Amino acid sequence: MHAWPASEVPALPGKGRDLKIHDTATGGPVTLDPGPVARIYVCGITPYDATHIGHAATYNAFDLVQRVWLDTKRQVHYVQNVTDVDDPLLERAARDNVDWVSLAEQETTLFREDMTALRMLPPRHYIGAVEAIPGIVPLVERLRDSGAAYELDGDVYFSVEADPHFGGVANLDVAAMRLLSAERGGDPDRPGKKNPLDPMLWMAAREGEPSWDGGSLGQGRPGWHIECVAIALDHLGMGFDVQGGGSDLAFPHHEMGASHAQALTGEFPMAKAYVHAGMVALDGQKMSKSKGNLVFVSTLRREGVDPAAIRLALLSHHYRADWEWTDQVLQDALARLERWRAAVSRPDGPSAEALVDEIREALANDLDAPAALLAVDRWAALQEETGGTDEGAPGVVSRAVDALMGVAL
Ligand code: 5CA
Ligand code: ZN
Repeated sequence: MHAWPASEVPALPGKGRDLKIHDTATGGPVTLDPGPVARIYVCGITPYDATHIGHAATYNAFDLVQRVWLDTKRQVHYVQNVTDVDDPLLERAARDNVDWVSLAEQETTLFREDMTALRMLPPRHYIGAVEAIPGIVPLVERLRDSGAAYELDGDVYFSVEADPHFGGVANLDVAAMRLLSAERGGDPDRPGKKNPLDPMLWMAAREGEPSWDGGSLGQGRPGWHIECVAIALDHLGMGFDVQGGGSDLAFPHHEMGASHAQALTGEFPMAKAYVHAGMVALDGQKMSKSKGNLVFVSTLRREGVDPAAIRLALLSHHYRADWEWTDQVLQDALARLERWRAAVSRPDGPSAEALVDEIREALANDLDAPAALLAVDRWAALQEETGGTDEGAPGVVSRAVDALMGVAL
């Protein structure tokens, strides 16, 4: 699948700091040392109702990870998937009486446009679940042949007991895992499973649903977690630096993915850091496609809202916080954008050196974007109150804000 065009990342004087980030698996901060090529896998959308502000907030967090790494003069190898076949997509297509393929294509196109407008850097590999099927089938066969998976009425399940580290990503107790499994695509109550938490790896073809040739697995379609494992292992290999997504992916998705990978390779965990963004709510409830309480990036754009203001609204919350989208959040971002644009529109201003340093420090410290915004606010206020004589400083600030936070002034 093609991704979307990359916006330019301006060069900055000096070099950024190494990223320290909160890892869900260990429950604390880790300072990553990725080597010359940092590797990151970010779970992509299920394309049936994209892109709402919650999605955008999560992708903003991982865009910052990349920008911090690029600023340390590393290359970034970034992979993202599109879950272009799964129950929720098929259910939505059936509900609306539309073709599931067209629905997925249409929503993926919209997502690309939103990501471009928000200046999110594109993945190097943007891979759909459907195109990954030929790589998924042999992994499921291997898991089955090694005893880590079993068959139930033609479907193939992963046995969580095959992984001695199972539970080591989200660190939840069994009761909590069971509850979340039922809420998030699992089927803990299906009779005949070895363990209620066991997730499906391969679903035998169902009447009226799309299916593919699964070799010895028979006709069917892949489970959700193995999709991301197959794509990540194919394009990044084991032990990559970050696996990212919203906090609702920690369990079961990232937990199961780490277990599948452990059973396949003997290594745990698949990523050096499991990084999760908080949930964005609207009217007191998590913004979600199933609830339908959504604010879409494309709607705001259509209403004429500058994407840079949307980006600033996302940046004004720490990525790990759960927060609520309100009109005030957007109004504040619009006002900030206007102040910053006025401040960088003059040829000279207060020195930019300390500011660039502050932005770098804030972002390297668990992506503290709100602190970075406050630092720019202080510089802009100084510019407004007293001006400055540093020739070219506004240009440096404008390049730094773009390079490190994706905001075009
Ligand atoms: N296709 C899978 C991942 S492989 C999936 O979860 N798709 S999704 O479209 O439901 O979500 C895409 C990303 O947006 C996920 O990382 C998810 O955690 C995140 N996300 C969904 N809703 C919100 C929300 N309200 N706030 C923040 N992030 C969200
Ligand atoms: Zn995923």
